[in-house]
Amino acid sequence: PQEIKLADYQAPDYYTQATHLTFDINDGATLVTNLMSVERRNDAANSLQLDGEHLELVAVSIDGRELAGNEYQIDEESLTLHNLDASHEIKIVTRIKPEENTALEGLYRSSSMYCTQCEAQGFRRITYYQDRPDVLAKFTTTIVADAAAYPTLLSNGNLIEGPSIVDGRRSVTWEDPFPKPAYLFALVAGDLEMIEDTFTTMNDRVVTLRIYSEPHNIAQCDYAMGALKRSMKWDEEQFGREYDLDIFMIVAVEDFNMGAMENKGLNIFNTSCVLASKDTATDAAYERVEAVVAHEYFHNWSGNRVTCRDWFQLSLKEGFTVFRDAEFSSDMNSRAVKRIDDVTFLRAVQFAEDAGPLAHPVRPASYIEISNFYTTTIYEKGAEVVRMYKTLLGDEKFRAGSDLYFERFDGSAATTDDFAGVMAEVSGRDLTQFKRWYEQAGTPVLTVHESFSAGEFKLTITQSCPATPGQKEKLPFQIPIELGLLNEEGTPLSFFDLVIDCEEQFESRDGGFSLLLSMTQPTSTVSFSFLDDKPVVSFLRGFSAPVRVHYERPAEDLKLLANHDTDGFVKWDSMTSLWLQSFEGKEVDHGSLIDIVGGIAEQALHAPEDAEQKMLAATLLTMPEANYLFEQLSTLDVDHVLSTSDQLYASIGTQHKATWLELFEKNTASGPYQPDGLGMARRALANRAFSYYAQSLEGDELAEFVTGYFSQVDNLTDRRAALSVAVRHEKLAASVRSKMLEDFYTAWQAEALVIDMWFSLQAQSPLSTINDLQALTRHPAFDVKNPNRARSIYSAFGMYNHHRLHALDGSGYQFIADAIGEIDQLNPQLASRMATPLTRWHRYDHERQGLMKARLEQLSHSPDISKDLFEIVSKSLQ
Ligand code: B3K
Ligand code: ZN
Repeated sequence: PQEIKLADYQAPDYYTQATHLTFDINDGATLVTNLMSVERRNDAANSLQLDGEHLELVAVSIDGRELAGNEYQIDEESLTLHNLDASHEIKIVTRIKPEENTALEGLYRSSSMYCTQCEAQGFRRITYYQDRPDVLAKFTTTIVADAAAYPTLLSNGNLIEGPSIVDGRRSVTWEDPFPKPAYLFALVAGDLEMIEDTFTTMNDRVVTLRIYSEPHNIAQCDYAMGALKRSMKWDEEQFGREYDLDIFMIVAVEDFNMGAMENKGLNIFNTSCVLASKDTATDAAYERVEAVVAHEYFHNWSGNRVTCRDWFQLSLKEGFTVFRDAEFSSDMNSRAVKRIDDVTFLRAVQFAEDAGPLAHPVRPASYIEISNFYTTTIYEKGAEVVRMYKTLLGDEKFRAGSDLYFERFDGSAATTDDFAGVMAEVSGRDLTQFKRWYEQAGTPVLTVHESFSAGEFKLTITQSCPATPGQKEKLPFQIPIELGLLNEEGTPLSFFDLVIDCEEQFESRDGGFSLLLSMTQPTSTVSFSFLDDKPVVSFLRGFSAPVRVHYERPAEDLKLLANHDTDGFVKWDSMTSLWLQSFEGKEVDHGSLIDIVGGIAEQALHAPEDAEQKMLAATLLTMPEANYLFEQLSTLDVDHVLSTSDQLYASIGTQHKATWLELFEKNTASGPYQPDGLGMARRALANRAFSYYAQSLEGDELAEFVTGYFSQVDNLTDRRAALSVAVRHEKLAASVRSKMLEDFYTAWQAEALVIDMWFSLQAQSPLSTINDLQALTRHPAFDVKNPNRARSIYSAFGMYNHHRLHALDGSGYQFIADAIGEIDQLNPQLASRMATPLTRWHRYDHERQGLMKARLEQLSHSPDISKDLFEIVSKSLQ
């Protein structure tokens, strides 16, 4: 396979200005007629290469004259037209088979409907086209299909014709007035139901909002509608962005490779990111629905109105949009908890990627298969980069930069340099060094030393960045570091009262209680004079930069910060450092951590009925999950980490037994389920306490406690909490466990997303043997072609069942590798994602490395390996 390089970028020779598509949908085959007006931009050019894959070419004509077979050139990936003039009308007719499309890219069938997924390069599976984001055309789409079977026919933009029915065939035409690249094209044909609402924009335009789904799911769409309206309002208020079409539609589909897609005016969503009801979605799922609806909606500006010049710029739209959705979620829910969740994910997943063989910059320099670059580096690290602009520039300048960006690049395809350019322009800052965040891969490391003498407190901060593939030496980054100082009682010190000396730029924030340093040198120092005692440093407040911090400090300082700091992130980070210390080395005494956890649980008992405080308490009481530990520990001993976490869990449960029971009882439901902040926080605390308390029980008492809760609760969050304890508690009788699983299945078998969860909990449980899991893949409800279902066993296993995945007989690696090989034949994108756990082999001991690499080797030798999987396995073996 060929490597595509950023350095080779060339503007297109021809532009496609207008595209008229007609889809004639029939069972088994769809005929696509594509009428394009193209115009030359490069005077020296006279041929045009169009992308196309898996297409049957039926006819091609230029300006009304059909071409003979020898007048064009065709291969597996393209159609080339020669001897062209300055402008032409090109008509191409292709036949495609959506029913056979298991890759779920292009036009495909999902249960009873047809739908599309075109980003990044799916449009080329529909027709021959300049399938690149810098070619923006106005699209008109006519859809013709059986009137009885497909009453719902949707595409981008506004409906301009129809529906009309002739000979039992329904026909409609949609027109999208905004020029767009092909990856934003969408089409849906089905027998769908919908809910409708309206939104009145800041300029008093009334927009129709519709959410479509198959009839059995329509009752679960209301929450998403509310989230959409909140998003529209928020984007007007916070970013000045108004919606631009008369209608905005979301369609929920059951077979989808990722979360959702921002097609212009017609977002297509995985059901898992739209549907929500108390019995089918957990609190986490509700939050995800709200966040993903917002994310896709925000793309209407950051992605659609301003799109990307080429796929190397992917983070221009994704990093910015993730940042925007994170800000939205912070405003809707708890800001501190959202930040903590995001940092947890970044450290557990993005840092791991950045430290491994697949590390790449936020703006990669090359790729083989672009689908492999929808990564946490592009998305989440990209969002951190956008956040750093805001931190460095301040809120007002950042907003001015964003306004200028949208104004200047509206209707065009931009680059990350363009984004940096507007931020530099509005702030008058030189961002040359800052742009290294886009170019250099790897997580920078800050090493911090303190010294205190004669009233002077000095911090010395050194930055470095490890080598990554293709990038040995790194240049220093510009790193915004926000910090605060506390005295030994935990009272914040004001920087207005201190004499500060630093060779870097710095400014005070937060009314003088925070200091923002802009670190640019390999080593920087900052000192504070005239202090009576050595202060405690609250470092990297709000996680002001995506870096690792090496800062050796006494547990007393961490405890003080966990209890007193004003910054929610630092409180949690300090507590997490204490958790981590219990896993570093074998001789650690866990007594003090157990006491601290008990102290927080006691405090939580007396916490006011406040969503933020309860949620933060639940977060502080949560032991870091294994992926986080695996990534954050300085040296990794898998067996030690897993056994320590089991022991620690049991000891915390047993030693504070009474507190957990009280906390559980105090926070269990007092009324019907509400997906609001306080309800979620109470459930989080109750279920945390529930699972610790269960650790202290055994025998009948345990069985009664778990099954009692399970049968009492009225929502999936609590039901899941009970079931997840049941599937992994060794002391629970196997008969009780299987009865619970059976009852759950019987009750919820009609709800696909709930059954996904049922599979997933079993796949994650260390009590499930490989044989059990193989049996689960033969369950009648298992379907490897449905991505949610396939992930519910294999990805859940690969990501969370560390005991079984890392078994020293290699059976876990074999189980996942076999599945990846099978799925690669059907759906390469899904397969290549599933391989992620194996690509992390470098973190493990020699023996496991060997076993993991052997499975990667095996996959790399499969004769018909996809481009997607090939890139991932070959790069991870280098
Ligand atoms: N832009 C899409 C992702 C497309 C992934 C293609 N393999 C969803 C999103 O980020 O909003
Ligand atoms: Zn996105």
